Amino acid sequence: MANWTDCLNFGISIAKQASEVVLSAFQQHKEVKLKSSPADLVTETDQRVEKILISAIRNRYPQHRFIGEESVAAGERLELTDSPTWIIDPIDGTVNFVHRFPFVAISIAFTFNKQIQFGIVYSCVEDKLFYAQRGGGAFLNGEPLYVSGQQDISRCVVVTEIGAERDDVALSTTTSNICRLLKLPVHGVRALGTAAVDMCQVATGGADAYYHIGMHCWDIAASAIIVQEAGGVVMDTDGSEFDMMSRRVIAASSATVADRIAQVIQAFPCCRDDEDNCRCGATGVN
Ligand code: LIP
Repeated sequence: MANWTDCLNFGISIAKQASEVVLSAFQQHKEVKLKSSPADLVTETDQRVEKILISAIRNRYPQHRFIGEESVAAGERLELTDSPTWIIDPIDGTVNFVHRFPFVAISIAFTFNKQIQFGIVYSCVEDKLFYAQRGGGAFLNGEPLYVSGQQDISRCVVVTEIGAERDDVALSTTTSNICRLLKLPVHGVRALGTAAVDMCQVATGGADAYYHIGMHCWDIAASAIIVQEAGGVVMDTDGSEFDMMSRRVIAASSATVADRIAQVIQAFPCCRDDEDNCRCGATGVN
C-alpha cells in the first residue's frame, strides 16, 4: 500500500507558504465577485492561492489530479477518480476573509482510490495547523488531537453553518434545525464561518459535534479525516455512510451523538458535487 507521507509533508509546506499570500491580503480592502449567491464570494486572493498550490503540486507530482474550488467555479469538471487527487479550498471562509473575521483556512485533502488519505487544514490567522493521515492519528501544531468522547447530546456544543443558500426552503430548514437542537437542549450552537475550521473543533474536543448541509467537498474533505483520526465519527445527515460529494455531513465525538443529530435535523435538497449538471458552485449560476 502506498505511503503518502511525502505528499502530506509537501502539502503542509506549500499550505504554509501560500498562507503568506492570504495573510498579507487579510487586512486590505478586497474586490469581491459573487458566485452562486450574494453570500458565496470569491476574491482575487482565492484564485491566486489556488493557482499557487496547484502549480507547486503539479510541478512535483505531474501525474496527480485536482479538484479545486475556484477551478470548478471557473467551469472545470468536478470528477473524483481512483487517481491520486488533491482537493483544494484555497480560502475556506471567504466571507470571513473579506470582512477580516479571523477564521480563514487553507484546506487540502488528498484521495487515492477515492478514499481520503490525508487532510490539512491551516487556519492562517490563528496559526493553527491541523492535519491527519489515514491510520496515523490527528494533530494540531504537532500535538495529538482527541475528540471529547461525549455521548450525551444535552451536554454538547454543536457547530454548524448558515451557508450561502438563501432560498426559502434552505433558510427555513437551516433555522428550524438550529431551533430543534436548542430545544433538545444542547449546551450551545456555534458557527465560525468556515466549515473546515468548524469541523476541526470537533477533532480538538472543543466542540462535540458539527453538521452542515450545502457545503462542498473541498470545504470538508480534509477535516473529515482529521475528525476520524482524532477518534470521531463522520457520516451523512441521513445516518448513512459519509460521502464527501453528497453535500451533507455530521461529524461527532461519538456514534451516539451523531445518530441523535441525524434524528433531529432535516436536509434541504441540493445537487451532488459530482452531478454533471450541478452548477451550484459555478460563477454566477445557481
Ligand atoms: C464556505 C464554507 C462556509 C459555508 C459556506 C461556504 P468558502 O466556503 O466554509 O462555512 O457556510 O457555504 O461553503 O466559500 O468560504 O470556501
